[in-house]
Amino acid sequence: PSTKMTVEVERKFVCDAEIMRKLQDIGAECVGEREFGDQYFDSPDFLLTLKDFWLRCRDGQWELKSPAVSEAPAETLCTRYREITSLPVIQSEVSKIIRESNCSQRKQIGQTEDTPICSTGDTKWLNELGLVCFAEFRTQRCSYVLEREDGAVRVDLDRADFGYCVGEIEVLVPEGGDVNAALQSITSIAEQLGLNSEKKVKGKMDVFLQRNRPDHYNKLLSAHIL
Ligand code: V4E
Repeated sequence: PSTKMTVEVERKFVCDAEIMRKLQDIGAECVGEREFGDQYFDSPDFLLTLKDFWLRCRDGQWELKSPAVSEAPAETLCTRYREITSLPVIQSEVSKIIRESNCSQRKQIGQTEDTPICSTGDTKWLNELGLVCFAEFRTQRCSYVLEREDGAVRVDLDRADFGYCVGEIEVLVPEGGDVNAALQSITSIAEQLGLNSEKKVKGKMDVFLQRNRPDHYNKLLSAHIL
C-alpha cells in the first residue's frame, strides 16, 4: 500500500457575511460546493483522541490525522496534522496505538498480539480494535482556491448540520516539504481577508463534543488537545 503522506497546515476563522465577496476580491476562485458525512472513531476510553489522533470515515473514505512534527516554530493560530488515507496503513497505525495502550494500561479486550486486521467486513477491524463511533455529522462545504507563486491555497467555508459555521485556510504540504512557506502563505491570506483576531477559532469537532459529548470534551480540554 502507498505510504505517501501529506501535512495539512490549517487556520480556522470565523465567517462573516462579507467573506464570499472578500474571497472574490483577493482573486479566490470558487471551485464548488459539496456535502459530506463524517464519522469519527475512538475507543470508549478515548485512546486515539487523547493522543491527538483523529480517525475518520468521510463518505466511505478513511483518513487518519495525527500531530505533525516539523522544524517550523510553534504557532497558535495554525494547526499541522499528518494525513494518512491508505486504509491498510491506517489500520496498522491505529492497531499499534491500541495495542501499546492495552499492554501498558488497559485490560485486554479480547485480541491478542498477533490478531490479524481483517478488512473483509466493513466494521470488523473496528470491532476487533474496540473502536466505536463517537461523532457523526454532515457538512456543506463551499471551496475556493487561490493560486499563489508557491502553490495553491484552499479556503473552505463549512456549515455543519448542527448549526455551526467555520472557515479554514489550508495548504497541503508533501511530507518533507516547506511547512514554513505554507504558514507564511496562510498568514498573508488571513491578512488580505482582514482576519485580525488573535484568538484560536473552534472547529466543528470542538462544538460537536461540547454539545453532545461533554465528558469526552472535558477530557480533551484537560489534556490540552482541544
Ligand atoms: C485534527 C482535529 C480533528 C479532525 C478534523 O479536522 P478538521 O481539519 O478540523 O476538520 P475538517 O472537516 O475541516 O477536515 P478536512 O476536510 O480539512 O480534512 S477534530 C480536532 N482536531 C484537532 C484540532 C485542534 N486541536 N485545533 C484546531 C483549530 N483544529 C483541529
